[in-house]
Amino acid sequence: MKLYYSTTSPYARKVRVVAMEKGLAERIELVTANPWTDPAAVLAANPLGKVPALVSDEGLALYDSPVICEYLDTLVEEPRLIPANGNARWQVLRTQALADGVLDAAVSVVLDRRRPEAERSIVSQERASEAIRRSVQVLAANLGTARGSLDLGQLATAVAFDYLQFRLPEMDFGAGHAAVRHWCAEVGRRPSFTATVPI
Ligand SMILES: N[C@@H](CCC(=O)N[C@@H](CS)C(=O)NCC(=O)O)C(=O)O
Repeated sequence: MKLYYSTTSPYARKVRVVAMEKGLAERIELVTANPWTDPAAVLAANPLGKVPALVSDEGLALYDSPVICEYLDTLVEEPRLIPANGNARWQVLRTQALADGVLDAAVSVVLDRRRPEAERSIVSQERASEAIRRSVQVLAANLGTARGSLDLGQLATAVAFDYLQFRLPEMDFGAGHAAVRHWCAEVGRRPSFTATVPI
Protein backbone atom coordinates (compact mmCIF):
# COMPACT_ATOMS: atom_id res chain seq x y z
CA MET A 1 0.00 0.00 0.00
CA LYS A 2 1.04 3.61 -0.54
CA LEU A 3 0.08 6.44 1.78
CA TYR A 4 0.34 9.99 0.50
CA TYR A 5 0.84 12.20 3.52
CA SER A 6 2.47 15.33 4.86
CA THR A 7 4.31 15.35 8.15
CA THR A 8 2.20 18.19 9.54
CA SER A 9 -1.24 16.96 8.44
CA PRO A 10 -3.10 15.82 11.55
CA TYR A 11 -5.51 13.75 9.44
CA ALA A 12 -2.54 11.92 7.94
CA ARG A 13 -1.08 11.53 11.41
CA LYS A 14 -4.26 9.82 12.57
CA VAL A 15 -3.94 7.33 9.70
CA ARG A 16 -0.28 6.68 10.48
CA VAL A 17 -1.10 6.19 14.17
CA VAL A 18 -3.82 3.70 13.20
CA ALA A 19 -1.43 1.87 10.87
CA MET A 20 1.10 1.47 13.69
CA GLU A 21 -1.48 0.48 16.29
CA LYS A 22 -2.71 -2.22 13.88
CA GLY A 23 0.82 -3.46 13.19
CA LEU A 24 0.49 -2.52 9.51
CA ALA A 25 3.21 0.12 9.23
CA GLU A 26 5.62 -2.27 7.46
CA ARG A 27 3.07 -2.88 4.72
CA ILE A 28 2.68 0.83 3.92
CA GLU A 29 5.04 2.85 1.76
CA LEU A 30 4.98 6.45 2.98
CA VAL A 31 5.03 9.04 0.19
CA THR A 32 5.50 12.63 1.32
CA ALA A 33 3.29 14.99 -0.63
CA ASN A 34 2.53 18.62 0.08
CA PRO A 35 -0.96 19.26 -1.34
CA TRP A 36 -0.29 23.01 -1.55
CA THR A 37 2.97 22.88 -3.49
CA ASP A 38 2.87 19.45 -5.15
CA PRO A 39 -0.75 18.86 -6.12
CA ALA A 40 -0.03 16.46 -9.03
CA ALA A 41 1.16 13.61 -6.82
CA VAL A 42 -1.84 13.99 -4.54
CA LEU A 43 -4.37 14.48 -7.34
CA ALA A 44 -3.43 11.15 -8.87
CA ALA A 45 -4.80 9.48 -5.75
CA ASN A 46 -7.41 11.98 -4.58
CA PRO A 47 -9.30 14.36 -6.89
CA LEU A 48 -9.93 16.58 -3.86
CA GLY A 49 -6.20 17.25 -3.78
CA LYS A 50 -5.92 16.48 -0.08
CA VAL A 51 -3.80 14.24 2.09
CA PRO A 52 -4.06 11.62 3.40
CA ALA A 53 -4.82 9.34 0.45
CA LEU A 54 -4.12 5.62 0.47
CA VAL A 55 -3.67 3.38 -2.55
CA SER A 56 -4.30 -0.24 -1.63
CA ASP A 57 -2.30 -3.23 -2.91
CA GLU A 58 -5.09 -3.78 -5.46
CA GLY A 59 -4.74 -0.19 -6.67
CA LEU A 60 -7.88 1.09 -4.95
CA ALA A 61 -7.47 4.76 -3.99
CA LEU A 62 -9.09 5.63 -0.65
CA TYR A 63 -9.81 8.94 1.09
CA ASP A 64 -10.57 10.65 3.37
CA SER A 65 -9.03 9.76 6.72
CA PRO A 66 -12.08 8.08 8.36
CA VAL A 67 -12.48 5.82 5.31
CA ILE A 68 -8.78 4.95 5.32
CA CYS A 69 -8.85 4.22 9.06
CA GLU A 70 -11.87 1.95 8.67
CA TYR A 71 -10.19 0.15 5.76
CA LEU A 72 -7.00 -0.43 7.79
CA ASP A 73 -9.08 -1.69 10.71
CA THR A 74 -10.52 -4.44 8.49
CA LEU A 75 -7.13 -5.70 7.30
CA VAL A 76 -6.17 -7.42 10.55
CA GLU A 77 -8.45 -8.58 13.34
CA GLU A 78 -6.63 -7.28 16.43
CA PRO A 79 -6.60 -4.79 17.99
CA ARG A 80 -10.09 -3.83 16.88
CA LEU A 81 -10.26 -0.03 16.71
CA ILE A 82 -13.90 0.26 15.58
CA PRO A 83 -16.49 -2.00 17.22
CA ALA A 84 -18.36 -4.09 14.65
CA ASN A 85 -21.86 -3.00 15.63
CA GLY A 86 -24.19 -1.58 18.25
CA ASN A 87 -24.00 1.72 20.10
CA ALA A 88 -20.31 1.16 20.83
CA ARG A 89 -19.62 1.43 17.10
CA TRP A 90 -21.60 4.65 16.68
CA GLN A 91 -20.03 6.23 19.74
CA VAL A 92 -16.52 5.55 18.46
CA LEU A 93 -17.36 6.91 15.00
CA ARG A 94 -19.08 9.93 16.55
CA THR A 95 -16.03 10.68 18.70
CA GLN A 96 -13.82 10.45 15.63
CA ALA A 97 -16.18 12.87 13.82
CA LEU A 98 -15.99 15.31 16.73
CA ALA A 99 -12.19 15.12 16.95
CA ASP A 100 -11.92 15.56 13.15
CA GLY A 101 -14.34 18.50 13.40
CA VAL A 102 -12.00 20.09 15.95
CA LEU A 103 -9.21 19.64 13.41
CA ASP A 104 -11.32 21.20 10.63
CA ALA A 105 -12.02 24.22 12.84
CA ALA A 106 -8.40 24.51 13.99
CA VAL A 107 -7.06 24.22 10.43
CA SER A 108 -9.49 26.94 9.30
CA VAL A 109 -8.17 29.28 12.02
CA VAL A 110 -4.56 28.49 11.13
CA LEU A 111 -5.17 29.12 7.41
CA ASP A 112 -7.13 32.30 8.06
CA ARG A 113 -4.31 33.69 10.19
CA ARG A 114 -1.88 33.14 7.30
CA ARG A 115 -3.90 35.37 4.97
CA PRO A 116 -3.10 39.05 4.49
CA GLU A 117 -4.76 40.97 7.30
CA ALA A 118 -7.41 42.53 5.06
CA GLU A 119 -8.59 39.07 3.93
CA ARG A 120 -8.94 37.55 7.40
CA SER A 121 -12.30 36.97 9.02
CA ILE A 122 -12.25 37.53 12.76
CA VAL A 123 -15.91 36.45 12.86
CA SER A 124 -15.06 33.07 11.27
CA GLN A 125 -12.06 32.63 13.54
CA GLU A 126 -14.21 33.33 16.62
CA ARG A 127 -16.91 30.92 15.47
CA ALA A 128 -14.33 28.19 14.87
CA SER A 129 -12.67 28.87 18.22
CA GLU A 130 -16.00 28.55 20.03
CA ALA A 131 -16.68 25.25 18.25
CA ILE A 132 -13.26 24.02 19.38
CA ARG A 133 -13.87 25.08 22.99
CA ARG A 134 -17.27 23.37 23.15
CA SER A 135 -16.04 20.19 21.46
CA VAL A 136 -12.93 19.94 23.63
CA GLN A 137 -15.22 19.93 26.70
CA VAL A 138 -17.17 16.99 25.29
CA LEU A 139 -14.06 15.08 24.23
CA ALA A 140 -12.42 15.73 27.60
CA ALA A 141 -15.43 14.28 29.43
CA ASN A 142 -15.15 11.00 27.52
CA LEU A 143 -11.44 10.16 27.38
CA GLY A 144 -11.51 6.69 28.89
CA THR A 145 -8.33 4.82 29.71
CA ALA A 146 -4.99 6.07 28.39
CA ARG A 147 -3.34 2.64 28.54
CA GLY A 148 -3.74 -0.64 26.77
CA SER A 149 -5.84 -0.88 23.68
CA LEU A 150 -7.40 2.41 22.54
CA ASP A 151 -10.24 2.77 20.06
CA LEU A 152 -10.31 5.00 16.98
CA GLY A 153 -12.25 7.71 18.80
CA GLN A 154 -9.58 7.94 21.49
CA LEU A 155 -6.74 7.94 18.95
CA ALA A 156 -8.45 10.69 16.94
CA THR A 157 -9.00 12.69 20.15
CA ALA A 158 -5.33 12.47 21.11
CA VAL A 159 -4.29 13.55 17.60
CA ALA A 160 -6.67 16.53 17.75
CA PHE A 161 -5.46 17.63 21.21
CA ASP A 162 -1.85 17.37 20.05
CA TYR A 163 -2.61 19.44 16.96
CA LEU A 164 -4.20 22.18 19.08
CA GLN A 165 -1.09 22.21 21.25
CA PHE A 166 1.12 22.33 18.11
CA ARG A 167 -0.69 25.04 16.13
CA LEU A 168 -2.84 26.99 18.60
CA PRO A 169 -0.96 26.72 21.92
CA GLU A 170 -2.27 30.09 23.09
CA MET A 171 -5.75 28.56 23.17
CA ASP A 172 -4.48 26.54 26.13
CA PHE A 173 -7.25 23.95 25.82
CA GLY A 174 -5.74 21.96 28.68
CA ALA A 175 -6.07 24.87 31.14
CA GLY A 176 -8.04 23.68 34.13
CA HIS A 177 -7.98 20.10 32.82
CA ALA A 178 -5.18 18.35 34.69
CA ALA A 179 -6.76 15.01 33.79
CA VAL A 180 -6.67 15.89 30.08
CA ARG A 181 -3.02 16.92 30.24
CA HIS A 182 -2.17 13.68 32.04
CA TRP A 183 -4.15 11.60 29.52
CA CYS A 184 -2.48 13.33 26.55
CA ALA A 185 0.97 12.82 28.06
CA GLU A 186 0.23 9.14 28.62
CA VAL A 187 -1.12 8.56 25.09
CA GLY A 188 1.73 10.64 23.66
CA ARG A 189 4.23 8.08 24.95
CA ARG A 190 2.84 5.34 22.69
CA PRO A 191 5.26 4.45 19.87
CA SER A 192 2.55 5.33 17.32
CA PHE A 193 2.53 8.89 18.67
CA THR A 194 6.25 9.40 19.25
CA ALA A 195 6.97 8.18 15.69
CA THR A 196 4.52 10.62 14.12
CA VAL A 197 5.21 13.88 15.95
CA PRO A 198 4.70 16.75 13.45
CA ILE A 199 7.97 18.28 12.25
N1 LIG B 1 -11.54 15.40 5.77
C1 LIG B 1 -10.21 15.16 5.24
C2 LIG B 1 -9.36 16.39 5.50
C3 LIG B 1 -8.00 16.29 4.80
C4 LIG B 1 -7.33 17.67 4.70
O1 LIG B 1 -7.97 18.72 4.79
N2 LIG B 1 -6.01 17.65 4.51
C5 LIG B 1 -5.28 18.88 4.33
C6 LIG B 1 -3.90 18.78 4.97
S1 LIG B 1 -4.02 18.89 6.72
C7 LIG B 1 -5.07 19.12 2.86
O2 LIG B 1 -4.65 18.22 2.16
N3 LIG B 1 -5.37 20.34 2.39
C8 LIG B 1 -5.19 20.72 1.03
C9 LIG B 1 -6.39 21.45 0.49
O3 LIG B 1 -7.36 21.69 1.26
O4 LIG B 1 -6.38 21.78 -0.69
C10 LIG B 1 -9.63 13.92 5.92
O5 LIG B 1 -10.09 13.56 7.02
O6 LIG B 1 -8.78 13.25 5.32
